[in-house]
Amino acid sequence: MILPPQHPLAAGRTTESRLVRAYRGERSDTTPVWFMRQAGRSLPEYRELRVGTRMLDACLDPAMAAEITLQPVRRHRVDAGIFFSDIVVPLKLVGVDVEIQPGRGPVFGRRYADAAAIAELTAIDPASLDERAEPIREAVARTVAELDGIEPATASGASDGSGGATPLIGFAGAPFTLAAYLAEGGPSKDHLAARTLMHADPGAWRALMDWTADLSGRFLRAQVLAGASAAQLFDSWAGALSLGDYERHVAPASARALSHVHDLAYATGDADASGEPATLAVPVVHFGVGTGELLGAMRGVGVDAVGVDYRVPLDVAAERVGAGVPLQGNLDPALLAAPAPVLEDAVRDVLRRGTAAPGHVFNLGHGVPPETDPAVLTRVVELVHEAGA
Ligand code: 1CP
Repeated sequence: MILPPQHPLAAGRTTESRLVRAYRGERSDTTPVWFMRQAGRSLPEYRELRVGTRMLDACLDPAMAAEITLQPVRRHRVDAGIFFSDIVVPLKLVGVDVEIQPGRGPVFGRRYADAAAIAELTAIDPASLDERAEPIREAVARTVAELDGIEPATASGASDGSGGATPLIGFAGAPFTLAAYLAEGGPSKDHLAARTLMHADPGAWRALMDWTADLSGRFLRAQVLAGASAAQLFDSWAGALSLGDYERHVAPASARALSHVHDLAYATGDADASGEPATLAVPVVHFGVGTGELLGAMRGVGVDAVGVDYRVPLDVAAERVGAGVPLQGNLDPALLAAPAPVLEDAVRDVLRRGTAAPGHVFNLGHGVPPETDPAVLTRVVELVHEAGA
């Protein structure tokens, strides 16, 4: 399906942005940069806005979600916004009993760790998300309308005068990471309940994974159709798995989730071999923590770019994912609190190693720690734009 003409990719507003070009494996005037968890507690303007509003209520308030998404773009002049939401939002929307507890994370009213509980959950039709996703569509549309007026920044933080817009990245949780919460009923360290279930009852596991894949896939599709120019699938906890278990019990469901967005395409302006207008699919990125052993397999589920955590240097990751794959990452978030010269050396090292990939999007190896000084993030953006040219 060709994206609607007003979509930023279809209208050519983000097609040549540094971010989208890097995900296509192209280099621009400089290296694009954004940060996982760039919206949120590191920003005083976020903490102020969130007073008295619960996390999931904030996610489902279109004006608030749009404003929170835009805050770090205005402040840091990053090359992309990441939609302010959470991986459990689609579950909440279809009626699953889930809350996000401050300082803890998603907590469910029960655990989904056996066939009976999973049968109850999967009796909910994932397609019911489509009609309930209006707050998501509205928040994305509001965000994109504002981002349309924010041109990419030069190294000094000034607008570059290109007339282009800042792209929005939509995201969803991968089936395994969602199942890790559902099976446990909340956050866990080793995701033991999910890892047991996939072996103890492969049929129930498969049903749970297919269901979460369809729900997450529809959540992602809604964001792209409403205006997101790229999509990131977060399989944050996949690093808990062996390669064999990942390939057998998880990768097919991640591919299924992404099948919900693979047909969404924009015209490049060129003609293909048969003279028809050439099209490209919306770029998809795949990220997980501690996934050094899985990088090749994660690329294999059908993604354009792979996000790398801080444990594997980008030049090593480039070999593991195979030739021609753009990479995203991977400054250790711990370095944000280190003395400036140490941090700057680390940023330059990430940039140098990132040249091993055809395209590089600078990011952290995981989310921004809440106690991070926001001025340090702004400085990192400037340094990446300056040194990444
Ligand atoms: O009280 C608060 O402010 C809640 C903290 C918070 C925030 C700001 C949570 C609870 N979620 C979010 C937003 C969020 N969640 C974003 C926003 C966009 C941005 O990056 O700026 C994103 C992308 C997510 C996705 C998410 N939620 C992931 C995948 C990304 C990652 O960090 O690995 C995961 C694993 C979650 C679950 C979750 N939600 C919240 C927390 C604290 C957690 C992790 C809990 C755990 O440790 O298991």
